[in-house]
Amino acid sequence: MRGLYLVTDRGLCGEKAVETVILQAVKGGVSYVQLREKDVSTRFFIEEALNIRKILRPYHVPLIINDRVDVALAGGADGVHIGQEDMPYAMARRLLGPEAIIGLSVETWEDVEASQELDVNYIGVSPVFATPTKTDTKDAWGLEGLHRIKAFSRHPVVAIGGIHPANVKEVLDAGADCVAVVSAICASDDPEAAAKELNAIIRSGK
Ligand code: TZP
Ligand code: MG
Repeated sequence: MRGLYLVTDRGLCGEKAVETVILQAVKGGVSYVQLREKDVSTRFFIEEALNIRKILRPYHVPLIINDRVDVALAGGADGVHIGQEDMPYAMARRLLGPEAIIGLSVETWEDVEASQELDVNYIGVSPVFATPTKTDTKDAWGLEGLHRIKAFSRHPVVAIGGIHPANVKEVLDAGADCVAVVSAICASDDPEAAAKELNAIIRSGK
């Protein structure tokens, strides 16, 4: 996992269609898209996933579904991102198969230790900074926490929470392999330009 990872938020997209934001973000250089829906029906979520899969295919950008293994399966997604209260990793792997991308959020040091035993494809360090986008989180890890996790973990590290152009460099310097953002892209008037700006910083650090 490297580069920029978009996590969608329908509310923050505002007047812009989620599909439009995704397409623009991908044109701006996003490498992964996670479809995150908290308030839509299962049927809508599956149809949306199928539609976005089609949009992403020509760009070879993987589609990852937040929380819902059933939607990932039915929607033909490339993987799922699970939290500590979602389906356990081993069950998700059994259902999705060896090729699926499975990411797991780590919110405590115990979560980080436990993830060492799991063949997840990445861990999501959640949240690096406190963020109004998601308020039901545990304490923010901060750059120090991120650095400690990177030094310890055998997994690729995706950083999420409060990341924007002004702090993305320090997040990378602290050890993030990949940077995930919601509001920095979804809430932007120009998601393509927002993705380009973040991506330019990420690439220049390589
Ligand atoms: N998980 C941990 S923080 C977060 C999620 C989905 C939201 C991050 O949003 P933003 O707008 O990039 O701070
Ligand atoms: Mg979740």
